[in-house]
Parts: sequence; C-alpha cells; structure tokens
Amino acid sequence: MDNHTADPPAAAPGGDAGPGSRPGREPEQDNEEGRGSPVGRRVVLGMLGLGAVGVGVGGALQGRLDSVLAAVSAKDPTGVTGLLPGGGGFRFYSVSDSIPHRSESDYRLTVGGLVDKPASYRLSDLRALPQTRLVRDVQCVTGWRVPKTAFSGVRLSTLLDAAGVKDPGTAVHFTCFDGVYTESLTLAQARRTDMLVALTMNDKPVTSAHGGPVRLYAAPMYFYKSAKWLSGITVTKKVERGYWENYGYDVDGWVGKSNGRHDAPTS
Ligand SMILES: Nc1nc2c(c(=O)[nH]1)N[C@H]1C(S)=C(S)[C@@H](COP(=O)(O)O)O[C@H]1N2
Ligand SMILES: [Mo]
Repeated sequence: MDNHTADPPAAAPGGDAGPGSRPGREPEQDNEEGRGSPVGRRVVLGMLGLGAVGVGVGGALQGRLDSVLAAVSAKDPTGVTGLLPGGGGFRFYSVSDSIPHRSESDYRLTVGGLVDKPASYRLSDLRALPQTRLVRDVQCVTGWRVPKTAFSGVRLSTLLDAAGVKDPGTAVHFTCFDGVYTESLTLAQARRTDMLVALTMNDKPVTSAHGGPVRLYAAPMYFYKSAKWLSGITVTKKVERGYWENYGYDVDGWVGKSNGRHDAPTS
C-alpha cells in the first residue's frame, strides 16, 4: 500500500494526510469515526465489482468504465480504486466533490497577470502550437509511482514567451476549473523544457478523470504540482502558494529532493 510513513510536514489543520487524500480524511483508514463521510465497506465492495467488469473489456467500453471508476474514486479516501482495472495504476484524486467537465467548445485557457499580451486559448489553438512529448515516471508524494507515462502538449515556456512576461513577474500561478485547486511555480521552473500544458496522456486526450482536457504536467516534480483541469495561468510578482502548499507541502516539489522524501528522480 501507499507509504505515508515518510510523509512531509503535512500536519494540516484537521490532520490532513496531504496530496492524494482529501482534506480532513486519513486515506489509509476506513475510519468510521473520522470526519466527513468515509467510504463504507459496501461502497468499496461495489467498486471492486465494477472493477471486475472492467477485466477483458476494451476500447470505448473501457473508456466509459474509466470515467465511472473515476467518479467513484473521487469519493474514495482509501485509494482502493487505484488498484482496479481501468485505473491504469493511477489513483484518481480531486479535492473537489466531482469531476468537472469542459467540452471542445467550452474550454478556455487564459494567460494573464504580469504579461504584455494576455491571451485566451481554445483547445484548437493549443493543438496548433508545437507539441512536446515526454515519457517519465509519475510519482505522488504519498508514495505511489506509475512508470513510464507519456504526456504531450505545449511547453509552458511557449505560452509564457507568447504572452511576454513583464519585469516584476517572477512566478506563475495556476488555477483550475474545479474552482478549488491551485498550483505555483517560479518563473525559472516554469520555463524548463519539461514543464508542459498537457493535452494527451499515454497518447490519448487527457480524460476528465485525469484532469482533461488540459492539465499541467510538471515532469520533475511530485504529481501534486501537475494541476488537473487547468484553466488559468497568471504571472505574479512572487510565488503564491498552491492548494497543498498551504498545508505545508513544498512549492519546490522536486521528486526525491523535497517534502522530506528520497524517491528516485522521475526521469
Ligand atoms: N485540480 C486538481 N489537480 C490535482 C489534484 C486535485 O485534487 N485537483 N490532485 C493532485 C495530486 S495530489 C495528484 S497525485 C495528481 C493525481 O492525478 P490523477 O488523478 O490523474 O492520478 O493530481 C494532482 N492535481
Ligand atoms: Mo498526490
């Protein structure tokens, strides 16, 4: 199971276990006395049944199953769904209560703040820009790791260069259309070639469960840096802490060199 023994400072108000769990809940325990409404035994069994159905089905059906599983696992503080077929080794997380959706026509990514030319990108605009594909391991700060996952999309640096960062700008803040999650990078980090605004995951459009249609992919950092359902990029004067960073996690979330952990680098 996940290893929480090496958890970083965390110690969030209410005993949060940190990225990959939901606020106020302890993911390793199905604690009936915990706050919130932990997933009960019956629901977990239900999910396992659903997972079994996933074995041996392919294509479109699997895609549907994926989204159903994701919706269920969004309410699963135990991470059990991460072990099910269809999960692909990933655990699905959302600090909001549901999986938000944006269609091809609804979706916009805004770039603003301390820039010369604010912009609003449609999906087609993003697809028309040069695409970069990276294959790296994914590492969550709670311990789980998924080897060799491909992400492709537009380099953050491409969007920042197009916008023209103004002098006082030293950091980038990310907002999400779940209305809750936020993330941040320094400008220098954001300009690295392995920081992507990802449109595909394993060579398919990023699914809603995984943060589609567009998520951040901060390859050298713990996966909490990779904000799902990305909707806004704002250049700021200084680093504004992100969602989990307000609970004590490092803004500089390098895999193996932050949060008190010593995981092997993801690349
Ligand atoms: N908007 C949003 N982005 C998020 C999160 C979240 O709860 N909401 N969780 C983060 C954490 S802790 C992890 S491990 C990954 C999980 O991504 P996955 O659901 O695709 O496995 O998303 C990160 N990005
Ligand atoms: Mo995570």
